[in-house]
Amino acid sequence: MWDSQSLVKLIEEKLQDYLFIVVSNREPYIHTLRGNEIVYHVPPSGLTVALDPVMRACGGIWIAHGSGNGDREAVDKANKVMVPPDDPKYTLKRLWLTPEQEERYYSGFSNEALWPLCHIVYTRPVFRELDWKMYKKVNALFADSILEEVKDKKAFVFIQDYHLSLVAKMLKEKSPNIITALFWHIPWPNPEAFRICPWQNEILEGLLANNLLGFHIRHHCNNFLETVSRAMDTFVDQVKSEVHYQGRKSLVSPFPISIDFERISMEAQAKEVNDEIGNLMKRFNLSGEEIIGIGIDRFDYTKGIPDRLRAIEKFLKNNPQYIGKFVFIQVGVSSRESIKAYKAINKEIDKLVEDINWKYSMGHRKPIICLRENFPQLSLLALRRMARFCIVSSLHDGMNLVAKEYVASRFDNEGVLILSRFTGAARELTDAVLINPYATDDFAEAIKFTLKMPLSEQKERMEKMRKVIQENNIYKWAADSITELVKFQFGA
Ligand code: GDG
Repeated sequence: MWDSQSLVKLIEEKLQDYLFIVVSNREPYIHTLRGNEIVYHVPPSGLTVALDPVMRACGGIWIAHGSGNGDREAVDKANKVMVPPDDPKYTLKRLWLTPEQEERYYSGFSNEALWPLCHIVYTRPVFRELDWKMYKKVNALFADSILEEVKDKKAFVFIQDYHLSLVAKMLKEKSPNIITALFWHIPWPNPEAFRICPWQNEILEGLLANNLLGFHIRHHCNNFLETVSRAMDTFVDQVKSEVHYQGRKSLVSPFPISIDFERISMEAQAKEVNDEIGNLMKRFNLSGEEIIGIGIDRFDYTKGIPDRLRAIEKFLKNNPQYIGKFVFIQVGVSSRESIKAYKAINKEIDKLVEDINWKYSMGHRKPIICLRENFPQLSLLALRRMARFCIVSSLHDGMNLVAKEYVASRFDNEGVLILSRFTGAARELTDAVLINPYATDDFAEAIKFTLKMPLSEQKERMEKMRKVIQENNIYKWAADSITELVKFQFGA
């Protein structure tokens, strides 16, 4: 089984004299000012949650956009700071964007065009020429920042996600020997869906400059291969899963991302978590008699939060005996609030919560508690431990780490995961109660089925899911990607 030590060993053997650089839009630690004091927090992002343990194990440099109001104060003259701040293990190098760059490259092209384009959730992508131009400019800033570090060193650059699809091509134009991989953290849709993007060929060319391209699941790899073979003059070797384009070759492989299973499982057993459970019970005015369900998500329209609320409403309508005994706690952070579609989804969620609480309260007991807060890890562990079930009802999701975190926290083998079939995680976690979030009646029935599930069956399912994640942890994801990456030789 892979762990941080075996990953370090692999890295020492394989990366040897190579510089290892990770690059992403989001940084793993954000510094903010609290009066005169600089404090830090970990952003609620699946990507950074997954990669931080890898970087802790292998050192190297992580280049990302500095987004906190204390970020500039925390770095040295070269814009670098060692992280994690409490236990420094690797270098975080920040680059700075103007508000306009952030608006057009991040909110605009990345999140109003590419995000809805790749998630099939019927939210129309918005393509603005000015956003695209700024996206190219900002990708060039990232490429320059990487080249400044690489100089003439042998380097592996591991690029993250859809914000940076053009970086590899920009790097290779200036320094053709750099070896690059890009991991695409969101789904890749079918070619019909992708080809509405006015700049699809430039994006595909940017991606095909990588030696290695990773997706969570085989289905996304196949969609990508089909997209390039229809859109461009390429040779696609289906057997080897390789694309040959302009004399270069890119390997396209699935690497299902994961979490630091052992760490979460161990942390969930700490005494502090028990104390936090007590605090939360008090805060939410719970007696211990209630049946508690949880949802932990960035408030994003892909996560299917209204759909789960509608299913809960239906469940309470059909099963009134649970009114007063059933509490669903939905927490998480607001996300991308300047975008219209996010404003709309937040409004819809608030309205549903209000309606359901109005219809199905008993005395002071409301069935839904909905809080938009960046909860600390300790509270998230406590919530997962308190919950009889966790709902992940994404309409479409690359992987979904919330599902895996819930399972990792249940060292007692109790609790049930209700999981959307349209997540990457559903391919591995087949012992979850799998649902279609669009099918409200079936979804409501699945909640009932969950609540009636005998403890012996809960334990059997949970034990199986824990084994799957324990085996396929984040260190295995990193080891598998790095093992593929180092097959490419510098200068070859
Ligand atoms: C993208 C892909 C893929 C949530 N609320 C709080 C909080 N969180 C944490 C969760 C989890 C993370 O945020 C969310 O991860 P997901 O994987 O569910 O989703 P995305 O952010 O959309 O990530 C996704 C992922 O990349 C990795 O490849 O799995 O499919 O969309 O870790 O626990 N964390 C804190 N407070 C909160 O209130 N601290």
